[in-house]
Amino acid sequence: MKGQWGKLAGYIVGTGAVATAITLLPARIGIDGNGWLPDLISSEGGAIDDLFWGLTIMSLVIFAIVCGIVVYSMVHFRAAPGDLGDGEHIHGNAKMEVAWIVIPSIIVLVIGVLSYVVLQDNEVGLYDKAAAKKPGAAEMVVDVRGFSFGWAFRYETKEGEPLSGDEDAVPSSELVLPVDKVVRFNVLSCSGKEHLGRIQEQVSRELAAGDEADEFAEIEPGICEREWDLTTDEDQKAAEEDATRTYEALMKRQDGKQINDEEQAVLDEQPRFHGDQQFIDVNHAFWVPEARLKIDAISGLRTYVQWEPNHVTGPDDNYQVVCAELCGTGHNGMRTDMCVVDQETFDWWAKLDEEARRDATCTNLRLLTCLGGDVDDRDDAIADVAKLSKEDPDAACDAVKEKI
Ligand SMILES: [Cu+2]
Repeated sequence: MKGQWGKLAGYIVGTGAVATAITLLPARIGIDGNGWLPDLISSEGGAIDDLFWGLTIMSLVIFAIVCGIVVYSMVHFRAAPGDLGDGEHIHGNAKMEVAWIVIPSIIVLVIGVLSYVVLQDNEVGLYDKAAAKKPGAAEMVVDVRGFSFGWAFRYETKEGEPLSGDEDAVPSSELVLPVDKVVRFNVLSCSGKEHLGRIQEQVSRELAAGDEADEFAEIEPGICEREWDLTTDEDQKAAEEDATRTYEALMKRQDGKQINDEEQAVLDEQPRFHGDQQFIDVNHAFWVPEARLKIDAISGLRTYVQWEPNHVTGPDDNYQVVCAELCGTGHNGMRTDMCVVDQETFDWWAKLDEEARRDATCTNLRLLTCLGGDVDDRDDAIADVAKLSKEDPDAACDAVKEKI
C-alpha cells in the first residue's frame, strides 16, 4: 500500500511538472517574450496581477492532483487483456463525499476573500464619502462617457470644478492622465432622446460628406453633453423612460405588430449608420488593459472605478481605452488612445482650447517625452512634434531630438 501512495505522488508531481512547463513558461515569458499580460501602468494593477498568478498556480496544483490520479488509475487499475467482466460495484463513501464538498468550498471561499481584499484596497473612498479624504482616495475626477461607438472624457478637480476653469470646455476624445495621481472615473453610457437626435444629425452629416473611406463616422465627443448633467433623479428617470419607450416600440415592430405614429416617431429618431439603425442606449465597458481595472458603462446609471497611473507613456508605448462589452456593429472600433504625462505637461494640456488640443494628441504627447522633462515652451514643442509626426508617422525619438 505504501508503495502505491509513493507511486501516486510521483504521478501527481510528474503531471504538475508537465502542466507547469506548458502553462507557466509561455504565460510568464510568452512566445514573443511578453507573456500573457500586457504592460502594467497602474499602482493598483500589481495586486491584481499577483492575484492572477496566485490563482493560476492554485489551478495548476489542482490540475496536477486531478490528472495525476486519473493517469495513475488508468495505468494501475486497467482491465487485464480479455477481462470483459464488470468492475467492482462500490456504493457510497461518506468520507469522500465530505471531502469533495468541503475542499472545493474552502477553495472558492479563499478565492472570494482574496479577490475582495484586493478590490477593497483599490476602492478607498469610492463609495464612502467619509473615506474620500483618506490617503489612497482620488485626487482628480474624470467623467467618462461611452457612446456607440466612441469615448468622451471631461476633467474635474475632486471638488467637481472643471480643470480648465471652463465649464463649457469640449470633452477630450482621448484620455490623458497625470502621473502618480489617483484618478476617479465616473462612468456612464450616453442615452436620452436629445442625443439620439444629435447623433443622427451628426452621422448623416458625416455620411453626406461622402467620407466613405472611414469605416465608422467620427462622432464629436460633444454628443454626450446632456449626460454630463444627468445628475438629478428626474433626469435619470426621464432617460430611463426614453429608453423603455424606444425598446417597447422596437419589440413591437420586431414582433410584426402595428405601431402608432408616436412609436414610429421614437424609432425614427434612432440614428442610422450605413443603413443600419444604431441604438446608442446600450451598455459599454470602460477598460485600459494596462491599468487592469475595468467597469461597465451603463445607460442611466453611474459607475465608478479608480486607479493611479504610475508610468509616463513613452514614445514606444501604445495604450488604448477599449470597450469591453459587445455593444453593436462598431464595438471593435470603440477604442481611443490614452497616455500618461508628467504633472507639468498635464496642467498645460488641461488648459488648452479645442483648437490647440488637435495637436496635443497622445501620439504627439508620447513623442514629447523624447525631449525629457525640460521643455521650455510646450506650445512650440508640440507644434513641431505634430508637424514631424504628420510627415513621418513612424517618427521615433531620434527624429524628434534631431529636428526639434
Ligand atoms: Cu463595445
